[in-house]
Amino acid sequence: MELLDQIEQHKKDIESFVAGNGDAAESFRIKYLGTKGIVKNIMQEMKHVPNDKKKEAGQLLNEFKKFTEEKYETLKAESSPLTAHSAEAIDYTLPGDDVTIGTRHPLSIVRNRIISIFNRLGFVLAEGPEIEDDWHNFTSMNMPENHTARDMQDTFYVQKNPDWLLRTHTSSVQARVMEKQKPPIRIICPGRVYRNETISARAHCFFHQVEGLYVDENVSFADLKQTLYFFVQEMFGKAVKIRFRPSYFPFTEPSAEMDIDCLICHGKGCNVCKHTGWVEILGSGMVHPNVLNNFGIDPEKYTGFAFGMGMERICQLKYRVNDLRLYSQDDVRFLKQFAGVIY
Ligand code: 2NL
Repeated sequence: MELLDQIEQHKKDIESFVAGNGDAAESFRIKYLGTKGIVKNIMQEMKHVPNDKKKEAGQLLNEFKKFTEEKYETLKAESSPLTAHSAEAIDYTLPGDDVTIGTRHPLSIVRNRIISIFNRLGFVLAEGPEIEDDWHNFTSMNMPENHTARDMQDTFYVQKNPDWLLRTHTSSVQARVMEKQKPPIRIICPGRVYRNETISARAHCFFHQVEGLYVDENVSFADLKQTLYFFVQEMFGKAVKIRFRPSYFPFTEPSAEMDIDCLICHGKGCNVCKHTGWVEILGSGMVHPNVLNNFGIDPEKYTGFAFGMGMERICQLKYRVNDLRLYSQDDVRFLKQFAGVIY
C-alpha cells in the first residue's frame, strides 16, 4: 500500500534526523507537525484508503504521529541550553559576568555628609517646594522690593501676578518651618535652587545649596563660629584653618563670610585660591530681627544664626571638580570615579 510505504520512508528520515545548527527542534516541528506538515498531510490521505483497510491504516498513522511527537520532544530536550552539547551551550563552570553597580553622585555624597555632620549637632533635615511664592522666597527674608536678587534677570518666574518662581535659595524652606514651628528651631535644608544665568564652567542655571538655621534663646555669634568650625573640621579634616570676613546679606545682621585655608596649595598660591591662600566656602550671620518678626518670633526674646553654602563649591574643594557642568552631564567617566563612596 502506497500510504504504508510513505510512512515507512518518513520514519527512516526521522530516525536519521540530526540536529544541525539553529533551532533544529523548531524546524522539525514545522516540517512534520505543523499545520502544513507531513503528519497532517498523511491524515488527509486517509480518505483515499479503502474501507476495509481503514482500521489498519488508522492504527499505523496514530503510531507514526506518536513516534514523530516523541522525536520532537527529544530534539527539544537536546537543544535546551541546560542539556545541549552544541556550540551554544552554556558552560556553568565559567565565572559569571560582572554586575556593574551604580555610583553615588558626588553632590549626593557631599549632601549626605553635610546632613550627617549637622545631625550630630542636633540639626534636623527640612525640605520644601522648588516652586515658591514671592513671600517665602524674598519678602519674608527681608529682601526689599527693589533688591537686586529679585531682578527679573536672576529669577525664573513660572508665573507673574500672582508670582510663582523657582526658589533662588533654600531660605524659603526655613521660612516655611518658622511659619509653623516656634523656637527652638534647629534645621538643615539642602536642595536645588535656580538662577537665570548663562551656563559656563563657573555658572549654572541651577545649583545645590545647604542652609542651616538655629533659633533659640541666647544663640550667639560665638555659637555660629564654633558650629561652622566643627563642620569644616569634620568635612575637611582637623587641620583646617578658618577666618571670618564681615559681609552683607539682607536676611542677617551682622553677616560674615567664612574662608578656609586653601586645601590645594596650603597657602603657597594656586588658581583655586587665586594666590591668596584662602577660599570662601560659606555665608552666614545672625538672623535679622525683621525676619524673626515676620514669623511672629520675638527678637527681644530669641536670637538665631543662619548660614548658606553651595554644595558644588564644597564638592569642588573636596574632590577637585573644576567645571560645574560636570555635575549635570551624566558622563559616566566622571561619575564612575566616585565608585564605592557612599558617604
Ligand atoms: C550663601 C549665603 C546665606 C542665610 C544664607 C538665612 C536663612 C534664614 C534667615 C537668615 Cl531663614 N539667613 N540664610 C544667611 C546667610 C547667608 O547664604 O553664600 N549661600 C550660598
